[in-house]
Amino acid sequence: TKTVREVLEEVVPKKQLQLKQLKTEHGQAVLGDVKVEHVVGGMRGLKAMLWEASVLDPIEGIRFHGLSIADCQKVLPAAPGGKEIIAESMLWLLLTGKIPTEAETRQLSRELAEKGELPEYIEKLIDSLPSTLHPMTQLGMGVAALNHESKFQQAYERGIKKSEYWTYALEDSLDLLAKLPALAARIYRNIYNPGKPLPKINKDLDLVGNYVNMLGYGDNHDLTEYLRLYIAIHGDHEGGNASAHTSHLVGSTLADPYLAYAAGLYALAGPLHGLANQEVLRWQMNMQKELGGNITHESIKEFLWKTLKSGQVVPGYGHGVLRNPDPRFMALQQFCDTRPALLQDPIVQLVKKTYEVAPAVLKEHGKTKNPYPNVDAASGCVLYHYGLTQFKASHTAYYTVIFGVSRALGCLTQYVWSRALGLPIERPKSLSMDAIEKLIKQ
Ligand code: AMX
Repeated sequence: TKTVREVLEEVVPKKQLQLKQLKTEHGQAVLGDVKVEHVVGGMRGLKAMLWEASVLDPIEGIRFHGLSIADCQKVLPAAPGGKEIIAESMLWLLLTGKIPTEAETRQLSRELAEKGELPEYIEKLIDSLPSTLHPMTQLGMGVAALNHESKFQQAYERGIKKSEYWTYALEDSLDLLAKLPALAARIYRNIYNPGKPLPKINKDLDLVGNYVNMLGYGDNHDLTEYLRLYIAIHGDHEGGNASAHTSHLVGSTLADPYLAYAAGLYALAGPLHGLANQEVLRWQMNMQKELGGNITHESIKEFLWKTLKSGQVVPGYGHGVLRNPDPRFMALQQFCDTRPALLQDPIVQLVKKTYEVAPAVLKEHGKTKNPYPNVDAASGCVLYHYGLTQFKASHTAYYTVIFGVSRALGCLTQYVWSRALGLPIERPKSLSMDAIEKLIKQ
């Protein structure tokens, strides 16, 4: 049984060599043109970043080191007594490109559990915040403040060789991942159950098992399994999405992993990104209220048109890269399909029925390049079924925090790789409209 560090020690030199060869042998190879539409269109489709752990295919969806979600479900170890992928086995795959054994997964779970308690100053910081402060603001603050412990920052100040950066980055990343559940659960407790004692971390439990326990739902095996799957498959979605790209940019300045990920979290908080699952739930509940007992394909179609005609987007549909139903959405649907209680839930049923109608309506509307559901079309509605109903007012919007616990897997993995590969500070060239016009005329 190896530790994740030992496996990385073996993999890093190979990847460093691969990059060296790419730079020396293919440095001038062309990957695509930069068009005006890229510069003014949010760089959509521009191949301009290196990101190791996952690549998003427009049709197939996400692959983690080449493995689809279905592949991962077959090969990645689950928790004892569970079936779903857990955060630790996904983290191992993202970091190393290898599939961990059961024993390696358990060992990583134990290491994270042993590091999971929060320092007292973080507890005090979070407890001092008003319960009306947005949970994502609180999460970002807690993550940033944890950099008091940053081994990377301390080592950098001491003066270390560039080749050693990644080892400290890895230690910080594991420390931060370990503490995220306690931080996220404390925020939840303070807002929704003030004064309720928080359970201690169980050293024999996986990261998400402990998270669900601290949220107060530890006796709900189905919810625990759902969140294991949710957190594993939301872990990484290549590098160009707003949260990943933000943390990558900030990390490229050699700001420590805590600061880099805190920055990524604030990008995740936006309604077009990580807040979308909450928006979906709000929208589906409005639909339910308006349609009453009359839930038919026709009435859903009318509601969709009403949303579109009022100039709003249909939340949970469309994507910057995907051009097919999101396999993460399909995986969550599959989870629902195997559980009668979920299948009977009116909101889960409405999500399914909406999916039967929405793509055709969005195609007819003709604007979005992708008329299919993304993962957010389902994820929040299932949380609601299990009793996590805190989403309504913006200051009680908790769902994105769960996404924030998950996305750390991918963003911190890339932080480690960026340091291992010695990637430089990001600094793309910007242009004014006048400068663009001048270039076109040349
Ligand atoms: N409903 C209505 N219109 C939509 C739409 C939707 N679901 N998705 C895209 N469009 C519109 C866009 O607003 C844009 O209109 P404009 O030309 O008037 O500005 C046009 O279609 C073209 O957009 P696009 O190229 O297809 O999408 P994009 O890459 O610019 O944006 C996304 C992608 C996800 C922000 C967009 O599809 C959207 O707003 N969807 C709804 C919100 C959502 O579900 N977000 C979650 C995404 C996943 C995640 O990050 N968690």
